[in-house]
Amino acid sequence: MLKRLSVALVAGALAFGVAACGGEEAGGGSTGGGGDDKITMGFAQVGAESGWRTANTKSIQESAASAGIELKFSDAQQKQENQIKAIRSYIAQKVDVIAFSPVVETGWDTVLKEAKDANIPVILTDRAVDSQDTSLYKTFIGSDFVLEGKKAGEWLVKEYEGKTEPVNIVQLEGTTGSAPANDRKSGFTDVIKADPKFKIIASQTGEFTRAKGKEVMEALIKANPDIDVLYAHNDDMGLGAIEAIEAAGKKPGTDIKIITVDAVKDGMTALAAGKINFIVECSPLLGPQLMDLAKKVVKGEQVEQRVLTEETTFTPEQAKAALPERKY
Ligand code: GZL
Repeated sequence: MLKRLSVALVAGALAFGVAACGGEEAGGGSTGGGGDDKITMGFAQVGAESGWRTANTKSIQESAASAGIELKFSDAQQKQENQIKAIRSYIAQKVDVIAFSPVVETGWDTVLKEAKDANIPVILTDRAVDSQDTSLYKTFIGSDFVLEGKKAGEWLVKEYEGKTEPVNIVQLEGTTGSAPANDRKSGFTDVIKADPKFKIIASQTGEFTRAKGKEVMEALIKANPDIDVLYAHNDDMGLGAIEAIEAAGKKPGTDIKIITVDAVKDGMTALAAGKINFIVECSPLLGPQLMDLAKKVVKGEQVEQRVLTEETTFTPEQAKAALPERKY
């Protein structure tokens, strides 16, 4: 009897020991590669396409360091296949948590299922995915891009209140298929469609970069001599477009009114100088909240499915006041 009891006690202790150490089958994440107590995060970044992205990367890297989280970081040069490769490598390295900003909305279910099967929690940052199965990621922290588009449209409606002349708009879209491009476009269109004077006469991707924004705007100016407004899905494309507008002998902010999104330092400087008329802020400083969420999901704590970032809008006057304190 005593022997049977002691065997049972030893077996029980062994089982408890495995669970308490967070062994993989216990759902407590993996060995992480950073030792038992230090969390290891694998982060698959979109690229380095814009001032916003640079600030976002800096926020993530600095926040990981201050949170004591070991960060494995990759730059996908805006290619989805590179992000998928990076996520697979983090799974193979048995990190404790994976975070990434999906360059486009579609095509993630397979690799997210691989992470789930490996018992590694995933956090979406910045951009969303279109997966119907929300169990594939623990939470999504980022902006409401539809609202950002609506704010851009509302400024334009106010700017042209009482006018009846047609308002010819060209739109520089972000990366094709990305959540910010899709949503900033739909939010903007939803607001301006109420008034037929607003006409989007051309809309093309500038891939969120300054160089492409300039190249596309040069072509748009040649094809459309009477552009009244440019709506660019980020500051960098707007800044590239300003170079094209000036090269065409027109005054940005006056001959062609410009609305952009992000509010990075270079955009705010152009806004303060009157070359841009209105900027909708999109905060890249997601690092601190991401690290807090990572610690919670690794511990198996419940977190909100959606964490929204706070942001505002800027006029030239507001930009002048905000610039001295601007962190990015
Ligand atoms: C938005 C982010 C976008 C920025 C661009 O959250 O995904 O990508 O608006 C960046 O500047 O390239």
